[in-house]
Amino acid sequence: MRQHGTILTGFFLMAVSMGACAESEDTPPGVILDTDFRSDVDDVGALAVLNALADNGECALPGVIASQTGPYVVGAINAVNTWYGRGDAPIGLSPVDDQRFPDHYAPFIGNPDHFPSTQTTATAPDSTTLYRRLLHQAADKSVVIVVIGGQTCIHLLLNSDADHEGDGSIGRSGRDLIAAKVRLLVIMGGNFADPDHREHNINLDQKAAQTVADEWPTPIVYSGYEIGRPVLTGGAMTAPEKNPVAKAYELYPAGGVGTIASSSSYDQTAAYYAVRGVQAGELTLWELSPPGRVRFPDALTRFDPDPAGPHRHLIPKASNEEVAAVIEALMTRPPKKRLADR
Ligand SMILES: [Ca+2]
Repeated sequence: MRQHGTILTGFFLMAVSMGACAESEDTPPGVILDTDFRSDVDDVGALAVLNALADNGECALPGVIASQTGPYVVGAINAVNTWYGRGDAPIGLSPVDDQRFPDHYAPFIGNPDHFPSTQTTATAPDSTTLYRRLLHQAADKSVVIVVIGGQTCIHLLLNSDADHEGDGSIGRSGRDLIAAKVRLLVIMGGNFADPDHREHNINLDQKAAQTVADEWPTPIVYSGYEIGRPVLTGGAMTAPEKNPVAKAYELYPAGGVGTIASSSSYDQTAAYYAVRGVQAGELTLWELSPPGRVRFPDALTRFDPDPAGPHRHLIPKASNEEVAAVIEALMTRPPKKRLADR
């Protein structure tokens, strides 16, 4: 057990302390974003950040998973990817209908009359099927999964059978696929600063959050509520008539509908960490906690330090303004495809 713990800790340190790109000098990670796109607007900002990092060659975006449902969710995600020239990235949809929260922007930006999109909720593959196909196609330890909503879809992936497709074509359980292909799981969820807070993303599916914490076979880094809450971004977005990310910010009521206003960056901070780790050049944005194990009793966050534990969480380091500037620079960066079109 001692040796096992040492090996696990060593792998964990390699995977997270130098950032997700630690093993990827030759092969940037493939990042799968698992998002509750439709309620808060930071999900749109996170997809913009990942597209900008992909434009930079720092990651690939093999696919996106939508954990909340609704007729325009898939089209809205596809519209943002299309804006960046990645309209072919497949989008999987949760099989669990979840439309509990207001949909501020997806019906507009997900309508192809407003912004080009080719994928729809009606034709999207099931999230478990797409997750399994993407992992099956990926190189070993090449994938980083970033969950910025509830954990229903990764829970379903984790529990999927070897014969999930019914044709034996993949032939590995979800757990085996994750252990082989996933380098790191980054989760926006929990609150590591306030023990009395039932954080939204954990509360969305408490059972999934706890099962993933207990059973997920790779290191997990949690970016808690306290990391993104005070980091305000989006107010510098422009050209909402052309850019669906800017349009989503205009439609989100942070500053009143019709006004582009800054909003909290819970999801962008997690997405940034998944690709670049804690650094922005010479600036250290966050520190990593010591290793431990996370529990979510009644959706409250508990972190028990353990040298052999598979979990860490981010701790603020740079000022909120410094982090916001790094995130907003990526959100407002013109798509590489559009620069090339000029
Ligand atoms: Ca979210």
